[in-house]
Amino acid sequence: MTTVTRLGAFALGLAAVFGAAYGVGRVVDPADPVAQSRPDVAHTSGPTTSGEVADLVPGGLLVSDRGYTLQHLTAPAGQFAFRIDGPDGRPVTRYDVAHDKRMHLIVARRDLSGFRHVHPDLAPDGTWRVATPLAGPGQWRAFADFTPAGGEPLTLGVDVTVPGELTERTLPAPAASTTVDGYTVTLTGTPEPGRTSALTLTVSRAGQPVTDLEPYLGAYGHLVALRRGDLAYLHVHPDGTPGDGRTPPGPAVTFHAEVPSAGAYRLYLDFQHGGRVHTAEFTIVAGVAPAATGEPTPTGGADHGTPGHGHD
Ligand SMILES: [Cu+2]
Repeated sequence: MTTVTRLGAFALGLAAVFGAAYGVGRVVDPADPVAQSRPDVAHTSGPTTSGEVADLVPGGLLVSDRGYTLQHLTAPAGQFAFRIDGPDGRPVTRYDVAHDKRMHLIVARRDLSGFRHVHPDLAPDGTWRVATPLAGPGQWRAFADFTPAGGEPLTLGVDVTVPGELTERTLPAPAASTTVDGYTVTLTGTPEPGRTSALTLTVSRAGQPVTDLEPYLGAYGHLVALRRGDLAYLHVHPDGTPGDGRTPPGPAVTFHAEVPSAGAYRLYLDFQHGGRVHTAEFTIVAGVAPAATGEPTPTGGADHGTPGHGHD
């Protein structure tokens, strides 16, 4: 036998083996009780797959989920426009109010700087418009946090690039205390990956506790958390509502947060006092206690309390 025919025979042998394996797989798989009972196998088929999988994925990572798609639209300079296309392919025009608004638009740069939280206006054709919250050049992530009328809350995210020279910022080191607009905000509570943890933020000014926080978005504070690395958007719920008879207007505001994994997150607390909304930012590391108040931070990162971190 020549080398060529030997190789040919070998190739035929391989084809036979692969063919047999393919045949066996096709015949055995549907009846294989082990394969059928394995959740990772069972959950990769069937009409509800995308919904089930999406429930396990933190919000904001998908541009399209459960039939709803975030479409970022071109807009005149200084404007930001988008729409949500529904399962029928048409723009969604009916939304439920959640946290006092039908649409929350949150933006942050990929380096977690430049956070803004604004409320666009809805045109009858389903287009949402707002003065652009993208404050300068960079790779931005925009999150649309909304509830379609009669549906489930959803957060969709899309990347938006603003061209220009970008100075990447390092994430400030974890610290239990930060300042914004003359207020000091202190964070207590350590988030545990995979379970709901209480996070309490306490507001003071000039050394005095602030006890007359004003309701904002139906609460005494609104907290957004973004995961470093992929900007997963976490659902955070305030504990209690203004006027419920048990929730004081400060100085402490408690939230229930669920972080999906260990690692670093940036927290953005919006609170209203003196008729203005202020945003306090924190870096936390899930599974690790934040540095105690007043202690020097390990890497000495500067705070993000800079102009451009505003709120409309
Ligand atoms: Cu909002």
